[in-house]
Amino acid sequence: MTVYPSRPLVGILMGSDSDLEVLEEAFDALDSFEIPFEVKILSAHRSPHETAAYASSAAERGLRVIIAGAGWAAHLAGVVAGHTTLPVIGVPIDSSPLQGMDALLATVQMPPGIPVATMAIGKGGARNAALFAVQILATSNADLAARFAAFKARMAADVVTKKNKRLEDYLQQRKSGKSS
Ligand code: RP5
Repeated sequence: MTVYPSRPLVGILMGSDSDLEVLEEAFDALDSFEIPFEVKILSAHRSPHETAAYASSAAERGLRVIIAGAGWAAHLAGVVAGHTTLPVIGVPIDSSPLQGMDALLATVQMPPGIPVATMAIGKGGARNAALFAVQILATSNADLAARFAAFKARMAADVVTKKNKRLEDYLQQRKSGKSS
């Protein structure tokens, strides 16, 4: 069992406190793998200097991955990626009248040379961002890689056994309802 350092390995950024409910999905997923992380509100538009300073110092402070979630014209992940060599994972947030399509395009359409690994819009994307961060960390940590493999095996077993059992029960009930 690897003992993780207490210093954060993942930085989770959000454009506003109104994004918190979405990013909490990422907190939960990182917690489940015992990955230490830090969380900050930073805005590419409202606090550009602080955002640049955070991203520029992230690698030397020991962070290995940055997750950035934002809504509307969501430039947070892209701006952070411009200021660091760390991998940046973007989460488009559905906080605007365009329901996150604006944030998705602003996050994913990065110019060649500055990639952002863009996840799905909203809570599912936030959870996947954390899982993707775990996968990145697992490339240099055999214990974490084994725990990620076990997590995937549990998901597969859930589909093969529990979900199909529930489906069979439902079909059986449906059939007996029709015959009565
Ligand atoms: C974005 O604007 C934030 O990421 C948030 O999704 C959105 C709205 O922010 P607030 O007006 O709620 O602070 O920058």
